[in-house]
Amino acid sequence: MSGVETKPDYDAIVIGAGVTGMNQTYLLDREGLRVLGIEAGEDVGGTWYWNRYPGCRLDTESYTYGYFALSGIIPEWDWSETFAGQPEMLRYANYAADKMDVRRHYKFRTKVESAHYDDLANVWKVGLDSGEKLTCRFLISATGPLSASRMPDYAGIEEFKGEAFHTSRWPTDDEGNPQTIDFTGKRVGVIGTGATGVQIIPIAAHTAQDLYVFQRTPNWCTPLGNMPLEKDEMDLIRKRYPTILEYVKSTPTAFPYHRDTRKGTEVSEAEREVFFEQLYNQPGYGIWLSGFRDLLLSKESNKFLADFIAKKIRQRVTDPAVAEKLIPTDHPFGAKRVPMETNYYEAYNQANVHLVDIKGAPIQHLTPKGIVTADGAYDLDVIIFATGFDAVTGSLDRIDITGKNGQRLKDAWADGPSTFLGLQARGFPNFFTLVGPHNGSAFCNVGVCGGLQGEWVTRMITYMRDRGLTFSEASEAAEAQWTEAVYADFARTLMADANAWWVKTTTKPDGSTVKRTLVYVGGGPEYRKRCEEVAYSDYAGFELA
Ligand code: N01
Repeated sequence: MSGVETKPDYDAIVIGAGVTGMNQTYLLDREGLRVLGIEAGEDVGGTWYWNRYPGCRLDTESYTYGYFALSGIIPEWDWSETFAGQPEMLRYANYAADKMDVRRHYKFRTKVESAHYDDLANVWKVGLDSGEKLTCRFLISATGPLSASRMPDYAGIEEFKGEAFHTSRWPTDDEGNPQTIDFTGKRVGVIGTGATGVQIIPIAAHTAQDLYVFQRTPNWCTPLGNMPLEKDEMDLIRKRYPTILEYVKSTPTAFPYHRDTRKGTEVSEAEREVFFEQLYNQPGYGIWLSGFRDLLLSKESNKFLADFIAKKIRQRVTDPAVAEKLIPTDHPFGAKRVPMETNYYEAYNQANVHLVDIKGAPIQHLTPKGIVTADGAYDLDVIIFATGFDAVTGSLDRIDITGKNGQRLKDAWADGPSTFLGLQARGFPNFFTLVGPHNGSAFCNVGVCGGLQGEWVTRMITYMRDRGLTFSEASEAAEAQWTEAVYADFARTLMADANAWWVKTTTKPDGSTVKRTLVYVGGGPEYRKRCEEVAYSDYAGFELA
């Protein structure tokens, strides 16, 4: 740091009013900092504001999601289902915003277009799409790992005359409420069979005249097992909240599951079958997160479970040829996020549902009437793009962020992110990336982990304030060590064998490719232990001034 510091307009600017950003804004304000939040949407909610497609819902148990730390504020909330739907999640976010009284700190309907670190003044200069320019000392992104929508670039995409939208940009009416798109009597195409497509497909199948599912790669999907939560159950859950929070904090992903202590290879075939059957029939992510401990480390153990799930798909889908197309062959079970489904496989038994293999016969272009693949033309009234996100770094890439000496963040991370604790990149002082790349909160129940991370960042900022420190930057050594450890941890798992959204593949000018994980897979407890060590040692690994 050099030059003359100037007093910025704000102590901190927080980008995003999702569950993480709102919490961060609230915590900083509570500490007496002058904080401004910026949010592109009309209101709070983040993921739950933007993703309004039919079928959108939580895939962790509702009562394990979010705002535990604000004890006394949110525990009174009554969840109506074990896995809450998007409308309820959005109501929850709004309720939280009211309770925390954070809306007053936010500029809504506003996008951050640029953020440039001024070396001389030690401030971030933030440019908004309104034309306004603001300065702050700390810049904190809470833009979400899955917020930058990814649209395919098919030729003719603009020519399609029917209704077409990405799932995370569902059409709204004049008042901003999601439109109910009535599929009755319509020919509907869904492109994409990730967690989003898997949620929407069985619902569209109910009413569409014909539903065409354009599948490039099948996923391993398992039953969600959603149920209503009765008042007496909710009362009991509420009494157990402190225990529930401690339990989820002790698990790797803050979902309420610990891995079984046995290896799949140590157990007899008969025992395995009984165990898998039990996991398959229980609600939630147990099948992925409480299976054998070597599930994501041993190909042999993984195959036991993959074979079991493949058998289930064959049992549930009546046409054997369709069943085979729905069974993944390119990645181990759980190496990509496992979509949780409700009657997904049964949808393919309906006469109006057609699975179109676009791996074998790719989409060639769109026309005013529909989609043309290498195999033929599909006339459609509606096209739903369930094509996912430019994950984790995508939302940051879409902002022109420059650090010291005008270095662009996008360039610094061209071959994959490089950070300390997934929270700061060297060369970008005072810029914290909540739930960002290589950060222990991104591969986690974000409601819990993002909240805990906000508390940690708040502590660091107040530590600095209390000591008259205004500058923090990850040291070169700490960043290198963290980044190497993140890559090494990931490479040890079977996740390295799959192209999940958390892997970024970059093609170099010479045609070679670099494949990098965007997430830390060391688990929440290990991550928070590391963060606590850093805090305890007066933020060793950060250069403070
Ligand atoms: O996105 P995805 P998503 N042409 O990237 C296909 C969370 N989430 O929105 O696999 C044709 O998983 C792509 O095909 P392929 C959850 O973490 C949570 O579904 O690349 N197809 C794939 O099938 C989840 O993991 C909930 O070959 C194209 C699909 O689109 C994450 O969000 C619910 C294509 C994208 O799948 C992302 O899920 C929903 C193209 N050009 C989501 N481009 C909960 O339950 C992409 N595809 C909380």
